[in-house]
Amino acid sequence: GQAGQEHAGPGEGIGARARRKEDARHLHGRGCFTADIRMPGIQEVAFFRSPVAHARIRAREKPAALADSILFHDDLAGILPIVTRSTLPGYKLSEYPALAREKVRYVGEPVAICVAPTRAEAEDVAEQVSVEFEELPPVVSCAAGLAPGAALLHEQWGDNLFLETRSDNGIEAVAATAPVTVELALETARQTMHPMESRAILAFWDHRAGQLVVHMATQVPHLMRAGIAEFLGIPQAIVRVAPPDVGGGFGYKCVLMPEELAVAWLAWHRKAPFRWIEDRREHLVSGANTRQHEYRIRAYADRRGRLLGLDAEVTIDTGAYSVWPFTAGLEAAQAGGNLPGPYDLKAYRCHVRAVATNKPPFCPYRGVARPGVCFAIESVIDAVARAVGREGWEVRAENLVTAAAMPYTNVTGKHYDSGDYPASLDTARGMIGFEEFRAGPRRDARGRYLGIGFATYCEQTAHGTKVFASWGLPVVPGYDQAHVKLTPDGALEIKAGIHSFGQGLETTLAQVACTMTGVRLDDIRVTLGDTANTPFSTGAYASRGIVMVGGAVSRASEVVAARIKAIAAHLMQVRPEAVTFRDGRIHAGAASVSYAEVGHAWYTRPDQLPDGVDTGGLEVTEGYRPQVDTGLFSYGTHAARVAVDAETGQVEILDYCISEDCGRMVNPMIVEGQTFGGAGQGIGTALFEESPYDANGQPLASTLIDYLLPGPTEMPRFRIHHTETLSPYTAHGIKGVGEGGAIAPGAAIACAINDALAPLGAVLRALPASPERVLAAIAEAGGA
Ligand code: MCN
Ligand code: SMO
Repeated sequence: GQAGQEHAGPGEGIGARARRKEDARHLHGRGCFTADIRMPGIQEVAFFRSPVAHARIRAREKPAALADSILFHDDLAGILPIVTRSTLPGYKLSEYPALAREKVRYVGEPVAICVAPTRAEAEDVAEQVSVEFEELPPVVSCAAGLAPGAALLHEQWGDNLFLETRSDNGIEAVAATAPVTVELALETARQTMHPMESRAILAFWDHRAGQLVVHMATQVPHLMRAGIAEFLGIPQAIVRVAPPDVGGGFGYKCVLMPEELAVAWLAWHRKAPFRWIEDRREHLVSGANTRQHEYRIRAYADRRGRLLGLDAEVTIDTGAYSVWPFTAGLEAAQAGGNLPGPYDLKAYRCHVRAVATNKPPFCPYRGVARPGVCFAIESVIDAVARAVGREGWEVRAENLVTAAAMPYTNVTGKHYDSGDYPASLDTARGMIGFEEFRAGPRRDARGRYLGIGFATYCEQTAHGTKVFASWGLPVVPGYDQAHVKLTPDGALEIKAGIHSFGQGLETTLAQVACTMTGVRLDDIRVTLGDTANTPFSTGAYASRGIVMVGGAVSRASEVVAARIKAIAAHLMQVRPEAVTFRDGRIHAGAASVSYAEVGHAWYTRPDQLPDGVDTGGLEVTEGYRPQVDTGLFSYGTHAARVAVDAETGQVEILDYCISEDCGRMVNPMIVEGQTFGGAGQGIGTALFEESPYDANGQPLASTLIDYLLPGPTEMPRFRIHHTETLSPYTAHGIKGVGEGGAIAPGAAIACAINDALAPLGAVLRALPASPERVLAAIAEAGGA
């Protein structure tokens, strides 16, 4: 690794199950979220939203008395549409206006922004808006969007494709000779994301600082600053993004959406505070969407089940616009690039399309494309296993990239840095009790069918600057920085522009600094996110936080530690090499000094320090990039044991085991929380969550009665096993973990259901595995 000398804190540094610093305020209800902020004169915002999926706007009207309380697109002087650039070949730009301009393209698209002293009054104001729509045929599926003569969302494109890519390295030769061929058509449902706190923004003009201050629920404050400035047409210097507590993000809060831009415009032009808090219904019908994929796959194998080639067509129902800054091409590009998964595959042909439809746009969501991809490839593996008459796990083992092959560059050019994928499968197989299960009955006392399924995945975490550069996203650099300071009284302050919104960075960044400086965790303060007093950051997404910012904190702490040692050595009259950190003090032989004495010496009596000791002070900003800048691959295997009721289609998870490896764990308790939380969301994807649309493009899941989120009673008791294969490329060998848990559950549970239903010959084609879909699969196979 790249880290300097480590000084493990007293059970508090890297590797410790330290209690989370952020939990005290949250458990006592003392967090401060955007909705909690009090300020005189706040105007609350509600939106008038399109009631139709696709229409030209013929006329807009508002009562004269409400002229200042209702604003349409043309009232927002100087505002620019959100345009998300990328140099991906063939990618098409969409213009996503803050308020609809000539057309609306999904139900729920904002058409007017309405203000009043309270939200309830703002909603009443919104009732006074009247808009005349000339309806156009809605495009409600990929097939409809691709059909000749389809209505066009963005007329100037000539078709409905955000992005189409093709790659092929010799599939035809394999297809001609492969002894075994399997074909699958699979799909995953559209989902919404449901962080506990929805989107939120409070913007105002700070007359003293001369800045537009934006308190918003975001994962990427420094990127939001760039976006808001760009689309308001003002310099970044007069925009300050200062996120307060953020109640979950999951990707949903790493994009700039029209509502936020419109609220920022109001505050900028009226020099007054405006706030919008997305309510649950808005989230369900007009927030960004995710996960809806279609796959047509032909896989070629030999008679042992060794994969010879994969021929895939992937189509993503991407919604109406590109969200900023990741584009509508992200999901499709990620799906095509990640489909081979952890398997050693030589021949791969892939045709990927991101289709524009009259639905809310796609945004990244925990796992980005990989939950669908994992479901697809694991379904392929089991289909091959059935075709060659072997167990699914045997065919997995036959095809997984081995530890000996690491580092391994796969068929889509991804560089798998380290790990033992087959061992993770073995571990999960042991944990779930596969052999005992196979020796036992196939049905339980209630006649339910029993099955076990596995899903092995690998996850590119913390992709670095080269990956973002290759996507040609102009505002996403991919590196990170941190500022570390020893205070005059001997505490440590960390400032970083990344934000934490549940994932625990306030604690884990402090643990890294504790390891490097020996300062106790309780004496470390972490300030995150505020663009006014943190160094530039790419932000927290793509499971990059601890690798990138942990790396930056490690480096800055290392420099500060060396200076602490130099000063302490002088105070104790020893050589710096003799100095060590232990138990929250600084030692040399029998002598010791406190951090406060060192701080005091530097800040208040520098005259007493000899030349050469005062090398730059006790405040340091460092940037960080891993040695290999294309991401670190965490991986794991999920194993699920299920019971399927063939009469009702009901699925029960009986046992769920996870074997995972994210390199060196900074805090194993947080890694477990991350993995279980992600797996919980994955169980939503596997069994419950879907946001369907009718033929008119109307969303059918507009309340949490229609949209089923898993709760505590749906959660199995997860069992987990950790392996720590250090990444050769990062400080301390750390890899990311934030998304991994969410990737495999859909696949593992689907494979378990298929195993259970094998006696009936039924195979699940779609997620979630709702009772309807399970019964359909059974019926398709000829019934129970
Ligand atoms: N961690 C660790 N040891 C490792 C890897 C990670 O202790 N080897 C810890 C980290 O220190 C951090 C947490 O696990 O506290 C997640 O770290 P990382 O994988 O670097 O992810 P990020 O900080 O970049 O967070 C974003 C990531 C993503 S992309 C999604 S989506 C997601 C996730 O984190 N959203 C979350 N986890 C979430 N957890 C909560 N509670 N809420 C969200 O919105
Ligand atoms: S979807 Mo996570 O914010 O990369």
